[in-house]
Amino acid sequence: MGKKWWHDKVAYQIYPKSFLDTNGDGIGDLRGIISKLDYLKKLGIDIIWLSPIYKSPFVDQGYDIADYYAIAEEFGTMEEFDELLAEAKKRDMHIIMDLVINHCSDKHEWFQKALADPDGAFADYFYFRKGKNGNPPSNYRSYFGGSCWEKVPGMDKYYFHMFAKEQPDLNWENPKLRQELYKMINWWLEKGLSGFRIDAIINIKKDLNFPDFAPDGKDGLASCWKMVESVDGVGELLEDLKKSTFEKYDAFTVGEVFNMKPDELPEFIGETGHFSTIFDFSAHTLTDGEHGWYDAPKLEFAKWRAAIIQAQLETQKYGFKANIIENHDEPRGASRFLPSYAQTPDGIKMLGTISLLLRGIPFIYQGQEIGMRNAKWNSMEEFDDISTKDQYHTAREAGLSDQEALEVCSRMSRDNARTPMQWTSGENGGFTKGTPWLKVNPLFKDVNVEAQEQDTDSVLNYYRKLVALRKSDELKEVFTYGEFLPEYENVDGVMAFYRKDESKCILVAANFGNDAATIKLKSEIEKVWLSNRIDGTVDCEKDSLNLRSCEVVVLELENH
Ligand code: TEU
Ligand code: CA
Repeated sequence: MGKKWWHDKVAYQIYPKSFLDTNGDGIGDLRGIISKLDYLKKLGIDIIWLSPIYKSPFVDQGYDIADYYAIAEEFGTMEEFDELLAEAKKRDMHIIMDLVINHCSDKHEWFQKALADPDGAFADYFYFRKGKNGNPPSNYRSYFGGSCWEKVPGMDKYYFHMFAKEQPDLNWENPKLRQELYKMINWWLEKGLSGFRIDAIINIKKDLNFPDFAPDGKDGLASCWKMVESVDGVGELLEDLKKSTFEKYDAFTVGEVFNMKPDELPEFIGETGHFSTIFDFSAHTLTDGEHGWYDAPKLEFAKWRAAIIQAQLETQKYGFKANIIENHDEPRGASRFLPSYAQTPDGIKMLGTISLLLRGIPFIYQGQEIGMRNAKWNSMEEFDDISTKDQYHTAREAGLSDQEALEVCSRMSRDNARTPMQWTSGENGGFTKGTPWLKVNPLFKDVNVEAQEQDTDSVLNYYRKLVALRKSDELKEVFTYGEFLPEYENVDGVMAFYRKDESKCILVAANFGNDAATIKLKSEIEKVWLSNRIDGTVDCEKDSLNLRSCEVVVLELENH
């Protein structure tokens, strides 16, 4: 496998709106990000992914872009963005941006022009279709609820949107549209951007017949995902995109791709794949409900372990996945993947160790490094997220009580990840001197950066050690390119694997169970690299390693 500049990097996702506000308007900004670059450097971060910072009406928090060439006023100016790029470069860090090109905002001038003349040239940048017997052209449900088709006032024409109606889908079959997008992407890369996280990209290929599917919900509609799953040819579009843009700049690209079939992996992330990498969502999709959040199955440890192991084994044959615990669309990992007895600093360190030492490119989501958890939500009014509101509605329609639906949203809401970053124990967790746009998680008094800086044993200081270990001269090679080999899969509650190459054999072992567990080591311990015990020791007698509940160890073993 040829080496690439990004193979051994550690990435961090910033959700700008919630990171740090410096002018008191309650909204995080570019100045805030610039002022925390040293904090990120100290954590060992090489690549920073910024969720969208483009001009937007923020119907879907910036994932509805009104101008791809402008910075949202709420966040700052293009000069500040250039400063951020330069300051990151000084620190040998890379910036990647979110690339949202399946759709744009209905306020984008292309769409405004299309609406003004639904038979004109700009209409062909989107999907405008005639209705079918007074109904929308097909029976698809959008990801945020309701039909995928929105009627153009005063005509028997509809436009297509897979997300909110304010996010019309772009017509990728139109070469002119593609050229416009490529021009824009290259413009950013010319500026010095190192790459992109590419939003919802698997949705760009449509079945132009828009066939109906069997309804799958109380609303009588069928998920538009069915069309995405059944249509072929996205690969050609993705190749054209790559060849016209990323490839020329050796850019790092991470695709947001769901439900990848294993036999498609080489096409997507092989040496000449469409993307550098794609996210591994295999643990996250385990709790996808059939009809939404309300019927989400409970997470089972054994299934979680099996899903990650399977993804690792499949992926290493072809390339790398980007490993995450959480992101801005998911509840906090500490609340989701850890049983309640493990939602402690030790449990959080254990989960982080597994995620960061898997084979792949680790992404840390803001606040994960201090162990931020889901917030307690007292009423639906406290939420902002468009998807959460839809899911509440769906749950109520399915017969859940108001209280039950609120609980569902509290557990699964995207806003759990979007509450402001907790910097201090002071007012608003140090996020803003004004009124935060979304409430601060009341846990901030206990969980914040300032307090954790003082405590050598904090989650933050542990994360620093963990990232440093992954990138250390001694272990960088094995953690980057070493094989992943699962072990002790038959031991209840234990998640363990080797990272192995010719010269090193590292065992990472964690006990997620509530009881102690014992495993038999296959060879002698050469060195204890890391443990989440305060004194950094391990409890090992001969070849029997005892793991307390929530203990994790990273051991170098004699090669076997
Ligand atoms: O998400 C795409 C996506 O399909 C899901 O993550 C979806 O948004 C979620 O399950 C709904 O609850 C991307 C972005 O990450 C997300 O923030 C945007 O809302 C979405 O695209 C539209 O741009
Ligand atoms: Ca601000």
